[in-house]
Amino acid sequence: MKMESTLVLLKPDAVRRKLCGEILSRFERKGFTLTALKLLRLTPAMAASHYQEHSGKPFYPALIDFITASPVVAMVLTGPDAIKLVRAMMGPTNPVAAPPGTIRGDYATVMSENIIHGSDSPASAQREIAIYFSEQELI
Ligand code: RTP
Ligand code: MG
Repeated sequence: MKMESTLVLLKPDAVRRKLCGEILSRFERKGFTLTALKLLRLTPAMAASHYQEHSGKPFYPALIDFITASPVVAMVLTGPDAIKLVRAMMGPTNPVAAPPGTIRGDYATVMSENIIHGSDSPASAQREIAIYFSEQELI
């Protein structure tokens, strides 16, 4: 069992649809500790940094437009195996493949508006947390 921290974004569609409370509740009931939380609108530079591995892909411009269009909720969740467990609770990237009971399976229909982001590895988590939170903001 390893303690991990992971960066979760409730994407603009989740904020617009007022799903933040419901989704945060799932993570709290699962047992994760909330160690940082904020509402913010991503700048183009933050979005480019966050999604740097997708730069140049066909869906990249639409992804950057979407993620910067309106505010997101950023949080750090901490707990045993948090990175893998959060990804499991999110479900697959394409909501068509996401089983009911997962967050994308329950709340999303299309890949371009899939509600939530979660870090996909310890290296990604460390890099992504630093985009959104200073050392002092991590409780
Ligand atoms: P995220 O980074 O947002 O948590 O999503 P993910 O790990 O499940 O998926 P990733 O491959 O990192 O893709 C990032 C976001 O880009 C959009 N996408 N569109 N083929 C496509 O049209 C395509 N592939 C990816 C999705 O919105 C995905 O969440
Ligand atoms: Mg990803």
